[in-house]
Amino acid sequence: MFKRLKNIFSNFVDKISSIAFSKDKLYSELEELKMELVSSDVALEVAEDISKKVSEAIERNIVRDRASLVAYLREIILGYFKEAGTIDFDNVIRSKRPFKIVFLGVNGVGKTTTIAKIAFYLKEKGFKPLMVAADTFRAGAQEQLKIHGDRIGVPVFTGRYGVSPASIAYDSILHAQSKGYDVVLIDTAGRMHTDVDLVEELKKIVKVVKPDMRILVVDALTGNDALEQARFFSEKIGVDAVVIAKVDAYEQGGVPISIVYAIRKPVLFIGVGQDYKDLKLFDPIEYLERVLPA
Ligand SMILES: Nc1nc2c(ncn2[C@@H]2O[C@H](COP(=O)(O)OP(=O)(O)OP(=O)(O)O)[C@@H](O)[C@H]2O)c(=O)[nH]1
Ligand SMILES: [Mg+2]
Repeated sequence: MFKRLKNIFSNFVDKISSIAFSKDKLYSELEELKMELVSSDVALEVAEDISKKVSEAIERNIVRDRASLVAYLREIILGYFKEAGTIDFDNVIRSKRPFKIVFLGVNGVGKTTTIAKIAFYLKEKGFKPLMVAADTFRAGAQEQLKIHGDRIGVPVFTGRYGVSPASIAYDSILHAQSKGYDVVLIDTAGRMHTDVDLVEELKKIVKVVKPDMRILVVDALTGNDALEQARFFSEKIGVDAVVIAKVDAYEQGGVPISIVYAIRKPVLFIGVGQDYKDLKLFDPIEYLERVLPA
């Protein structure tokens, strides 16, 4: 997980230390750092921001040794996460009943799996979740959610194929209210994010459901595409939190920083495998421990 990013920061810190924080050679080292970061899924504007801040700190002698450089890098990156805010998920869920969550994301990123994982997480905590298959677009989508539901023992609300996803979503809320569910997790169809119909459909769902949270799911392995998707959904629909799936196989490391910087919203969970238990609350401190040298 995130190994490559750690190597990049470690190499940079080693090099700057080995040139004894010399200001003459700083420029070329920072240029190289920027290029390396960008090749590891750190958005260019973020790489430039980090490089500029480090450069200023060294120029002004605020950063003069290895330990202060690492601490300063930590402060910069933590700043991005702080600006995006945090969500105390369990407590937020308790604030309303039923708490309605709509999941967004392009096809294949891991939306349906993530919903099942979150339903499992909630069930373990004693909540009563309902999963909703508002994907009437892809054949098999509803069955797929039902299989998950059977395995984890969480009910799934479905509608007939061909019925509008917005009406299924609306009916599911009435159902959840009458049956006393705590949380409603609504799965939506994933298509190319450039698909105009999909965007219109999502807007309709959001309009009728009035979700308490809109969660975007992205696939870490898609790197810069994940960032583009975050920008897109944030602009067109609105995003309150992000789940990054497939982090277990992800070495580049830059996706969490880039997304948080671009849309100023927190990463709520990361997916770390294909099992229902393979979901972890995202902790920026733990992330920093993984990507920065000691
Ligand atoms: N290794 C790994 N695989 C994952 C993770 N999350 C999802 N997957 C896998 O990714 C594949 C696609 O997952 P789905 O949940 O069907 O994706 P989706 O976004 O719902 O796809 P569509 O409904 O077709 O849009 C499946 O094979 C999942 O097992 C994860 O965190 N780690
Ligand atoms: Mg799906």
